[in-house]
Amino acid sequence: MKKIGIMGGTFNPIHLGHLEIAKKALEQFALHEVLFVPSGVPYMKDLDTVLPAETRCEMTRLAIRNIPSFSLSLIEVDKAKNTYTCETLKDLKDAAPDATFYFLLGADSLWAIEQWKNPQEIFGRAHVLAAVRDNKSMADMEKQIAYLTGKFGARISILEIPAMEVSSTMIRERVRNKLPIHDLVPEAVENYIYDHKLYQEEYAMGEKSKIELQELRKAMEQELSSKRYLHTLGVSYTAACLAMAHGADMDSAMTAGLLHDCAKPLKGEEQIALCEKNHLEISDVERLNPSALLHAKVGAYLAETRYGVTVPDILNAIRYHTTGRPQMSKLEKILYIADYIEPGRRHVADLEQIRQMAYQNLDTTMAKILENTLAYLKTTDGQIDSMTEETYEYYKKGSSLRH
Ligand code: DGI
Ligand code: FE
Ligand code: FE
Repeated sequence: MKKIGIMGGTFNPIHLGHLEIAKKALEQFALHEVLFVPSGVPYMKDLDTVLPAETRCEMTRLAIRNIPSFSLSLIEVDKAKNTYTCETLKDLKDAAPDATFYFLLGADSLWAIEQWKNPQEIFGRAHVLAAVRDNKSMADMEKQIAYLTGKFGARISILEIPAMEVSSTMIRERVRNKLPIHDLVPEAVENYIYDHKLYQEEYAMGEKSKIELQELRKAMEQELSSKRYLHTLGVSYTAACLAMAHGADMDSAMTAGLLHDCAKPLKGEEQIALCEKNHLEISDVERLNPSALLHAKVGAYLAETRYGVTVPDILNAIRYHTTGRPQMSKLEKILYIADYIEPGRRHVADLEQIRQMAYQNLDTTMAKILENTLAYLKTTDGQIDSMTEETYEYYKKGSSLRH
C-alpha cells in the first residue's frame, strides 16, 4: 500500500524548514512520496505580501525538482473557490483510493483543527503527523493528541524535527533588507527570488498595485455570489472609466469598486453583531434595514481590517456608497455613481440618460440618481435614511444653482 505525505502551505516562499519536515516524515514514517500542496488565494491574511499562486508554485517546483520522492500538487491552486483540508483530502483519496495519506502539520494546528471544516472527516481520511514546535511541550502535545483521539478517533503521531530558525516571514524581511538567504531556501529559490525581484518592495508601484488588485479580485470571486461578483467587477471597471473621465486615481477607484459590497454576503444579524462587537454605531434606520444600508459601513470596516485598505478616501467611498453624503469627494461620487450605472444594472429608471450624464458632470448625476432612488424607496416599505435625503438636498441645490 502506497503511503503518501501531504504538505500543505502558502509557501510564500517555500523554505528549508518545509523541506526538512517533509524529509523527516518520509524517513520516520517510511512514506513513499510527499505531495506539496500550495494553497490558492489566502484571502484573509496578508493580502499585500502573499504572491500570486503561479509564483509560489514555481518556487515550490524549483525547491523540490531534484528530490524524486517529492512532487507538486496543484489541486488547491486550480480551484476557483476557497479550499478546505477535508475537501482536498477527499479529492486526493478519490484519485488514489488505495493509498494511505499522512497529513503534515505544525503542532500548533492540533489546537486549531477542531475549528476547521469537518474535523471528523479530516481524521477519517488521513493520519496526522504533527511536527514538534518549541512553544509546545511534549506533555501538552500528548494531552491534546489523547483528547482528539478520544473525540474523533484521530490517528495522530508526533514528528520529530530539529529546531529550526526559519520562517517565510523572516525570509521576506531579509530580502527586503538585502540580507542573504542562502542558508534558508534552496539555491534555485534564492535565485528565482532575486531574478524576479520578489519581496523587495522597491519594485515599481504600478506592478505592486496590480498585484493587489488581482488578489482583491480573486478574494471577491471567492467571497461573493457569482451574480454579486459580476456586479462588483462592473462597478470596479466603471469606476475606473469615470476616474479616467474626471481625472481621479484609477487604482483607488478600482479598489473601492472591488470592495464596496464585500459585506453583502453577511446576513443582517451578522452585520449587526459585527458592528456591536467592534463598537461601530448603528442608527435605527440601519438596524431596520441592515442588508440595504449597513453593508456599506461594515464593508468599509472589512476593507480596512481584513483587506488592508488604509486610504481614508477609499474607505469613505465604501462607507457612503449607499446613501451618499453632502460634500462628497470625487472618488466618493465616482463609486456611488458607478454602483448605479455599471453595465449589469437593469430595471432602473432613466439609466441611459444617467449613464451619459455620469461622464459629463458628477454633481448633477448625483442629484438625478438620488431623486430617482428616493422616488423608488417611496414605492417600497424600506425606511429612508436621513442621510440619503440630506445628500439629495445638497446636490439638488448645487445642480439648480448651476443650471
Ligand atoms: O449594494 P447594491 O445593491 O449594489 O447597491 P446600494 O448599496 O447602492 O444599495 C442597496 C439598496 O439600498 C438599494 O436597493 C437602494 C437602497 N437604499 C438607498 N438609500 C436608501 C436605501 N434603502 C433604504 N431603506 N433607505 C435609504 O435611505
Ligand atoms: Fe452596495
Ligand atoms: Fe453595489
